[in-house]
Amino acid sequence: MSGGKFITVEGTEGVGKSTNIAFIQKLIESRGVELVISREPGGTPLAEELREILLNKRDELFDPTAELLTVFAARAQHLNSVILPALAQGKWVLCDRFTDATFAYQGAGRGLSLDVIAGLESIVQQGRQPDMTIFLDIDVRTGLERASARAELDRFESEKIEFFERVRAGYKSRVNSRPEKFLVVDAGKPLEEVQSSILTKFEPLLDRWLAR
Ligand code: Z5A
Repeated sequence: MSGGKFITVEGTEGVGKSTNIAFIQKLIESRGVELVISREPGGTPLAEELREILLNKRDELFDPTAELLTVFAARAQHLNSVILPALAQGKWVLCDRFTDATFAYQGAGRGLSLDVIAGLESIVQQGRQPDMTIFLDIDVRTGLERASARAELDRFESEKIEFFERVRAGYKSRVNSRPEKFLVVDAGKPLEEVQSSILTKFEPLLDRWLAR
């Protein structure tokens, strides 16, 4: 993508994305970079409405293909009206989840075809990919304990543990197939250690990007 850098943060439930995005934001902004923080699904008023639809618990079964298309509808809106314009202006974008989440949740979690997801990815993104993805990894049980201690569970968080085990395996398979695209951090450790690990892995990349 032209201009700024596009960084995404991924992981399963309760992994600490929000907490660590605030930390990464400080790190990047302390270098004088203009940064846009966003999230998926969401990031624009319309995409946030689609997020509500995706996350709200309902009696009617949300058909997995309908869920997948809703995720990509929100992504098209967000990408074209927030992410790409910001990058074109030279701003950096730090986004809480992106398409790796679709491969993990709708692909590995729901069992939808990875080829179909890749096809939608190419229609919506037209080859545009994050410059780097920070994958926060945690044992599924520990993450769910953290998430349930925090607030009422949404539609995704109410899934069975087996679903999240598949999601985590889906993320790991993405990481293993493109190791150069990911920074992997063990997020099961105390917060200070997690953030020190983010610093150690992310700062050299930041230095390289800013030196160019
Ligand atoms: N979804 C999808 O299916 N397909 C897609 O393509 C996309 C998304 C893009 C909403 O995402 C849902 O959308 C998501 C998948 C689906 N499933 N769910 N649920 P979300 O990212 O908004 O939802 P979330 O996973 O619940 O993220 P979150 O709210 O940002 O929570 P978090 O990552 O766990 O972050 P946190 O609030 O910072 O941390 C959780 C708690 O743990 C909190 O109390 C912290 O203080 C605590 N914490 C954090 N780090 C630590 C450490 N190191 N030790 C101890 N305690 C800690």
